[in-house]
Order: sequence, then structure tokens, then C-alpha cells
Amino acid sequence: MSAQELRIGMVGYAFMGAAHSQAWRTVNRVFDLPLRARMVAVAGQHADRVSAAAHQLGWEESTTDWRTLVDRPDIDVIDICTPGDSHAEIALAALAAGKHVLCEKPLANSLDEARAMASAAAAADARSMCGYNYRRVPAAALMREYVTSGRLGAIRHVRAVYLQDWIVDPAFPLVWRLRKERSGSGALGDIGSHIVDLTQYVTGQSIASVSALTETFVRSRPLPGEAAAGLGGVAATGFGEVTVDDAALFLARFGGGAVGTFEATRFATGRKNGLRIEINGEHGSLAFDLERLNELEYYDARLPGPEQGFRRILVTEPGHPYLSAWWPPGHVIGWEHSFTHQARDFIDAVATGGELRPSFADALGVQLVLDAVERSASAGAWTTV
Ligand code: SOE
Repeated sequence: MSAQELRIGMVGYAFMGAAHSQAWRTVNRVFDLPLRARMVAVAGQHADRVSAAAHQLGWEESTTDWRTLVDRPDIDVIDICTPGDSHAEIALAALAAGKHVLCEKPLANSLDEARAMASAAAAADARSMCGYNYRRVPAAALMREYVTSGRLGAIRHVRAVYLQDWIVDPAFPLVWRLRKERSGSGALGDIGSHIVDLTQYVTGQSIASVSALTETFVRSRPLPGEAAAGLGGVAATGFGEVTVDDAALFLARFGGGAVGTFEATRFATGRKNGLRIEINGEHGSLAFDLERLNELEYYDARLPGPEQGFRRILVTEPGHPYLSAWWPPGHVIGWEHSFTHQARDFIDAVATGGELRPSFADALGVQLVLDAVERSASAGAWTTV
């Protein structure tokens, strides 16, 4: 690592790659950090497309071979923004080469891969983190502060949904997110993983057992006509089998005594990116809704009866997580800021040796829950994580 720079090489440049690029571009302009992110090079499969992406997203160079990024002595960090089927290979190579690694969620497509990644990360001198970015929405981070400081007392209920609708149309093509060999699972791993991570983070409790069902409503879809960026796609001729879940629902028991309900679906017609979590405790409740991400709802059951009621905390104060670096109170932020906060924490921890969470071990913990959900759904029985 050079004295003032943290030199980044990113693999993948589609939706998540664009979000990470935005974060690396912005982070030092907002936060005062010991190291300055330098966007050295981005890797992708098609020379012309990755070169255009590099230009648009702000990378100095592009390559069609991610291994050259891992081999370069002038790169300190490998940022993995590819589909899940390449996370393990890239992360293991990067850690072996002494690079710090930021890996998009879910950590891997299988438990074996996730275990290998977690042990390589534990053995490495380099630092690593998995990109569960919603932990870094200020209102979600504040929710954790409230829960872990004991304001709610014992936690009784955790209610979590992550609702999308981008594949409701049966004519939507068979993009990589709908193929198990590329993505590992469907709604479960893609968005269910977020609410598993977020609820475990906010409550400080791990999920111990689950009773689940999964469903695939549309089992055959048109083959995609061209490389689909983001959540888009154009149909070509021919059909292929959908090999992942469209929806995953489960009940959960947390190790600390709370009980939970979880729903992750891509068939919630009209819900574009609806992540909502409510926590009920013995002294109060908290509710977070990503569509109103600058707010946290808080109910304090210890107030005198006539004063009780959910109140809306506008999470834009300088005393709230991450916000002192942004705008004056009341000047709201958005979805992309969670990635900037992720980049902030990554750079800070690499520079200072501070804690870097979620670690690959934390992300393996999420993966164990996803695995239990799949086992429970296929057995039709309560299953231990
Ligand atoms: C698609 O469902 C997706 O882009 C996820 O992959 C992201 O993790 C989520 O933040 C938004 O939706």
C-alpha cells in the first residue's frame, strides 16, 4: 500500500459495480480518512463494454482478465461485484496474493465455498468484508444502537420482509439471477440474505432454527437475448428452466429468545425494493422501512399512557450514524449512501486496523441460515441452523 492511497481493483461493473464505483469516487470527498481510494482498474468479460464502463464509472484502466488485478503489486484491494459463482475463486486468489477483499453478498453460492472463504480470511494478514450494505443505512445503524443499548428490553418479535416485483411478468427472460449455477439461489440468497444479516445485526442475536417454504411460480422463461445489465433483460428465442426460488418464507427462532417471520420475494407486485423490519421488545418497538430510509419509528412503552404512540425520528442529525459528514439536519440521503458508508468503514479499518464487519465469518453465518431454510423447505420440517 502506498502512503496515502488505497488502490482498488474491481471485478464486475454492472449494477453493484456501478454502486461500488459511486462509493469509491465519493468517499474521500465526504469523509476525512487516513487513506485516499484510488480507482486503479476494473475487470469484465467483454473488452469494449468494460472499457466503456471504466470510462463512465471513473476507473483509470480496464482489463478482461481479473487475475491481472490480483497479480498487480500496485493494487491493494480487490472489490468483487460479480455473480456469486465467481466470488470464491476471486476472493481466495486475492487473499492468497495478500490483497484486502470486499465481496458482494451473498458471500458464496455454496456452504463449502463460504467455509473456504471464511477460513482463508481468518488466516490472511489482509482484511476482508462482505457487502451487506443495509447495515450502513444510518436509520438501520441507529436501530441497532437502540436495541443493543437495551431500550427495548428483551426482544420478542422480529418481522422482516424484502419485497420486489421485477420478474412478475412470465415473459421476463432467464437472467443469471434465475439460474442456480450462477446465483446459488433466488430471492432467498439475493434479498433474503439481506434481511437475515440485518436482523441478526440489529438484534445481536443469531437465528438458531427455521421452518421454511420456497416457491417458484414461473418455472420456464425465455432465454435472454443479450447481456442483461442490472435487473433488466431482453428475451431472445427459446425457453429455459428457472432453477431458483421466486419466493422464500420462513419462521425463525433466535438464539436470544426472539421469534421471527421472514419473507423474501420477487413476486410482490408493485413493491420495487421494499425492505421493512419491525422489532417488538418488552419496553418498546422499532420499525425501519427502506422506502423511508431517513426515518426510524420508535414506540416507548415506558412513557405515561397518554404520551404513548409511535413517533418518527428523522435520522438526519449530525449525532446519528455517518451523518455528521453529510448535510445539515433535515437534508435527506438515499440508497447509494449505504455503499459510501461501506467504503468509509472499509478504508478506515484497513488504515487503522479496526474491526471490519460483516466479516466473511459473519457472512458464513448468514449462509448457514440460507442453507437451513433450503433444507427446511425441502424436508417440510423445523431445521436447526
Ligand atoms: C436485486 O434483487 C438487488 O439488486 C440485490 O441484488 C441487491 O443486493 C439489493 O440491494 C437490491 O436488489
